[in-house]
Amino acid sequence: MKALLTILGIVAAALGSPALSSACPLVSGLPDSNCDGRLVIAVLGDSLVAGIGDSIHSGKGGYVLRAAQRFPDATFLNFGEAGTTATNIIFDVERGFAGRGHASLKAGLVEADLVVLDVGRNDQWRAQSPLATLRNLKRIQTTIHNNVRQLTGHNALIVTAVLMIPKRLRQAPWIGELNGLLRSSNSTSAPTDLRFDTIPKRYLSADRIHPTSQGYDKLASVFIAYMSNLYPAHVKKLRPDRDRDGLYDEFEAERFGTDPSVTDTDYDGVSDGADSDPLN
Ligand SMILES: [Ca+2]
Ligand SMILES: [Ca+2]
Ligand SMILES: [Ca+2]
Repeated sequence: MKALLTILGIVAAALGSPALSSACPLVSGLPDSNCDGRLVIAVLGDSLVAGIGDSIHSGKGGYVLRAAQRFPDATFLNFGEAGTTATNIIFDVERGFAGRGHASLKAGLVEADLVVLDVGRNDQWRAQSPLATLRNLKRIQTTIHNNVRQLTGHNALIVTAVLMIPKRLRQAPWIGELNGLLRSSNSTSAPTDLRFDTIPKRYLSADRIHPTSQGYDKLASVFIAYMSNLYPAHVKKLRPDRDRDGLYDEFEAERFGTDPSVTDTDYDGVSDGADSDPLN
């Protein structure tokens, strides 16, 4: 009977019956980590996120714009703000989740499949230690994790960038130290493997901290390679799909009512991820 139903399911699929309603789909070839049918990437940071110095795009856009052009079906939210620090972002994120302004930031963090943090270089001006900045970056992550889990029931995916190194005398070694701390804190649940520190200094503009437009092309190529290779690898680890039906374990029982260990919960021959009505 099951074999017959399987054949019927294959025939139904071939005839183009309504299906694929519930699988966590690929969007522009990239995994939809929160399984809502959209791919949203929220990038939080300072002027290098905003794209200051990107002269061919009127001084804004930067690597986030270039990634949006490369993955047209995905939504890239640019929360870059010139001069901001890790401390400022803690406050922005906390206020956003508390409903005190920053509503678009809150909305973006809640729907994001991936949150990118690229901030810390301005913290040096506050005469604080790189270790204090690392702690503040962790606090941003904890705040996002706690609130997103409370509001959606699932864990956010957050990557913290290792920063592009400026050519400024005091700032460069300070950022070098922060980058060392970031690199050694890399883990599966809190990756720091977006490596903007690999961009050569010759791509900096005359102000010695912002990239030129060619520099932003380089940042974009690092970011696009990240999205294409490491982001899917993280999703694979952090969103296991034991029965390989296209629905991640953590969404099966809770959101779809399906069994995360059974490919075809209602035994109708159509796998849960392709079944328009996976329970009947
Ligand atoms: Ca999504
Ligand atoms: Ca599954
Ligand atoms: Ca089924």
